[in-house]
Amino acid sequence: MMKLAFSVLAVAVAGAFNVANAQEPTLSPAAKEASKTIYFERCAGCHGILRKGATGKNLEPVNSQKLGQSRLEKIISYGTEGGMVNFDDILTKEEISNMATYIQQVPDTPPEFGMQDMLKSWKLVIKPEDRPKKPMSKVNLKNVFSVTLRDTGEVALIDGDTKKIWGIVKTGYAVHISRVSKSGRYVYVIGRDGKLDLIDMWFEKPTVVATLKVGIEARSVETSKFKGYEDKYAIAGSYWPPQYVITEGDTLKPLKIMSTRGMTVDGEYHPEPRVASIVATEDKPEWVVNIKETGMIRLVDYSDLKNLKETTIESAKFLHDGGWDSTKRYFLVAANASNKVAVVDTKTGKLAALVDTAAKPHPGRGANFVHPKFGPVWATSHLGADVISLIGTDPAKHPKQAWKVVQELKNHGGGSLFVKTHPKSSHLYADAPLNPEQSVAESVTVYDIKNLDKPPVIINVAKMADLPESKAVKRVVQAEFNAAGDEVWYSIWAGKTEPSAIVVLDDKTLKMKAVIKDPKLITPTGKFNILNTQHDIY
Ligand code: DHE
Repeated sequence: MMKLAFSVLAVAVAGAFNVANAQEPTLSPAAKEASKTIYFERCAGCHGILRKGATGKNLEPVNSQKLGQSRLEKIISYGTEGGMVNFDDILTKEEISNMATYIQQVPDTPPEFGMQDMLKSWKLVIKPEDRPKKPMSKVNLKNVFSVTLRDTGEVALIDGDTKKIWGIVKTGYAVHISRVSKSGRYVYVIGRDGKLDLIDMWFEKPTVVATLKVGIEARSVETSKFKGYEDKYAIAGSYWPPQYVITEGDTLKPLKIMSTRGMTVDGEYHPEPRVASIVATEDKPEWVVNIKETGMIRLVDYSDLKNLKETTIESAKFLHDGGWDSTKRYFLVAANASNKVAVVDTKTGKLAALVDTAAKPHPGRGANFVHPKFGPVWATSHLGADVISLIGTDPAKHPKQAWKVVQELKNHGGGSLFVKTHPKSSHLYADAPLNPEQSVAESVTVYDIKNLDKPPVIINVAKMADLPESKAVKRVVQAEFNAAGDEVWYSIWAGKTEPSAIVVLDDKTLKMKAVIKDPKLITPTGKFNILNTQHDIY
């Protein structure tokens, strides 16, 4: 009896810890270490550290071993129609083969990262009292662009007026987003490796004044924007460990960590519910924190950190990126595995709607404009479909259209990540950087939002940059307007060892206005104009 109980327990424990099975293929220790790094840098974002899947498929051995070595090598090399990109242009054949083996092995579980670890990592480089009392440079700070240099672990601050690099600062690996403090003085940048840096733009050159490691993997950061709390707090969300941390706004000193582990909307426990997008409400001391794997949206009230109040809103899986409607009352967030957009009413603190859309919505922050027939709409692009969905956002004056897809515009391909417009523009821009077709990934579609019956214009933006031929696809990614709303900036994201560029389009004529090229501009991806980011203009 004892023996039976013991063996049942042993099986249960082995199952729980996912112990290696006999079919698990092996790698040399060096190849395993190298594959682990590649997995973290290139794969974990979509498939999860524990490989339970989200934007990408579940890659636990039970599934990956079914696919087997040669099928996995093909998928990693050439990508899939479902949105998985090809890696044959950035990984060697040997690396691809090792990766195919590595993902058939039991995933490694990284360590936790709590307050003691965070405090150890925290560096207050320049104290608030030792910083300038007013801006020291002549640069027009409102029109600076904070640009991720993905593969160098840096951010370039580019003067939008002169199109010259004002300064480059060292950051964490592959900064994901930049967000701006309510005052417009500080830029918060979060690296994939969980390193959060605070850049002060009041120095002669942009200067990192504080850094903090918030975890091992992260994607989101935001600041407190409610009256009386301007620049007071920052919040950073981690992928691993699944948690968020609230810090002092001007020093990054960690104050409070909250775990996001728990039950999904289906009532099942998830060990790795990662923090996706975070946005600050301006009408309340509150952040909207979107938890990817649980499909739960948390409204975090930061007015009393010791007695922190969280409202948990059930929505759908897997929550990813999103943005405000034009009134900034409703936050719309992609639930990409459910082909839905969740709408949160931040005034009532409730879910306003779950909107059905085409496959895998991926809006970035989306785009707001007034549709000639349907009134105010918010647009999203799609990873899994070649359409842009327009969702009605005005329940008061256009109740029939509210929280419904009122129109689908044809994009030049699927694999789209970002749409963008500006209150002063009459154009809507959509990219398709993850499309497997080179010419599609290099192009953007531009719609006339005053006349959506007019055929859109498709522009090969990569060609405009006139870069030398290269092995890697020159993916054209993420439109960002300048402060005046009359220029659109696109990154030409080429290989790590190849020249990249930023192309600036004139929004009226759609002609090229400038190309920013610099040997230091390596793999630019996200660009964040200070004024537009500070005030959530999109
Ligand atoms: Fe992103 C936004 C996560 C891949 C460029 N990306 C976001 C947000 C999340 C996220 C959660 C929303 C942050 C917010 O608003 O608070 N991104 C992920 C991933 O998990 C994913 C799929 C895989 C990964 O490994 O990271 C992923 N993202 C990419 C890229 O490959 C991109 C194109 C290039 C890069 O630098 O890695 C990329 N993501 C961006 C950009 C934004 C973003 C530029 C911000 C858009 C905006 O306008 O705000």
